[in-house]
Amino acid sequence: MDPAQEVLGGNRLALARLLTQVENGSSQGLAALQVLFPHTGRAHRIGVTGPPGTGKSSLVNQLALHLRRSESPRRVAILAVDPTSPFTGGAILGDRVRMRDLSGDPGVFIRSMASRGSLGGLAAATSGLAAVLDAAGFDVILIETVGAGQAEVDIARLAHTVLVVEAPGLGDDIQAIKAGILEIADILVINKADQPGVEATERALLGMLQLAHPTPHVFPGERKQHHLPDSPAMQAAALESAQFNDWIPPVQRTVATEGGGIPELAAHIEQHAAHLRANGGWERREAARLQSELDELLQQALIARWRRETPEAHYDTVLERLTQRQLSPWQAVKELLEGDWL
Ligand SMILES: Nc1nc2c(ncn2[C@@H]2O[C@H](COP(=O)(O)OP(=O)(O)OP(=O)(O)O)[C@@H](O)[C@H]2O)c(=O)[nH]1
Ligand SMILES: [Mg+2]
Repeated sequence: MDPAQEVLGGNRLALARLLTQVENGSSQGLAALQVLFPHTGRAHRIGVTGPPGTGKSSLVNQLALHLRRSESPRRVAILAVDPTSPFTGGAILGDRVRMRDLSGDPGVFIRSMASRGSLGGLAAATSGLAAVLDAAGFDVILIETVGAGQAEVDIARLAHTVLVVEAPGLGDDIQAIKAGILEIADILVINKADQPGVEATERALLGMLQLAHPTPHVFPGERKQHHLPDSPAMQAAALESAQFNDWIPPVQRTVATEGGGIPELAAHIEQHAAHLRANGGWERREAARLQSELDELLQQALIARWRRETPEAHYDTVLERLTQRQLSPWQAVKELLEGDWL
């Protein structure tokens, strides 16, 4: 049977196999992606990123458990992207926790990706895997990445909702939080809230938020302002008002090892999805993601085509003239693209 059809039919073995093919950029994988693409666009993609060891894997595990145990259990896929250090203690520990709590549940699928793939770039490879999981019918895709570099920012752009996970001791120092990573946060999580220094971390994060969102409604320390109220009626009202305001990232404390703060975090995630859906943000994020995927693929395809058509010797000659300062880099590009060597 066709691998794509098997995946659509819910065959887990076929899904695992196809994910490997897509990760490797094989032609079978790409062929299946064409078939699956029309079936994508339903899943809520949630990016979870932050510095090493802050508890991202533990948190993802707890969120998955929470979503499975809710009144209407959602099918959850977990995609752990760890290109730099597949052997960190944290990753292994986190994975062990997952194995114990989530294994055997057919509504959960866990996959880690340790290679860069050959679809061209980590973000492209991750996006391919997420598309397969989306088509396979998972309602929620949790994508974990470690670090605070460009790769994490790119991967976060694949998500509808981005959680940035900090921990006490890391976040007190404003320098430790890369501005770029804070900019992409839809929800800020202070995990390990059982550890000392949580107040300082929270103050630092709220201070940074205040700088980023200078509205009269949010003051550092006034956390209640952006917590979901207890009564359903007030929640509805808060949701209503959020639709007319910009989203201000809530700051949520969690203790992932014990499940503390997880229901509240899940509520923030729901609220963010509702906010996006209400104000057209969902479609905008989808469109922006597809455009950046298109641009990236186009760039790679153009370079690949150009390399096929350009004799290597010509490239070497131009490079040599560049290093000898006979050509500037701009002239070299012009020469390579418009030269009369064809
Ligand atoms: N005290 C405490 N420890 C925690 C908490 N959450 C996670 N940990 C521990 O912190 C360590 C790292 O947890 P992970 O979930 O693997 O962290 P991670 O961010 O996924 O790590 P990397 O993927 O390596 O960046 C493990 O020993 C966890 O048991 C927490 O809320 N409180
Ligand atoms: Mg991890």
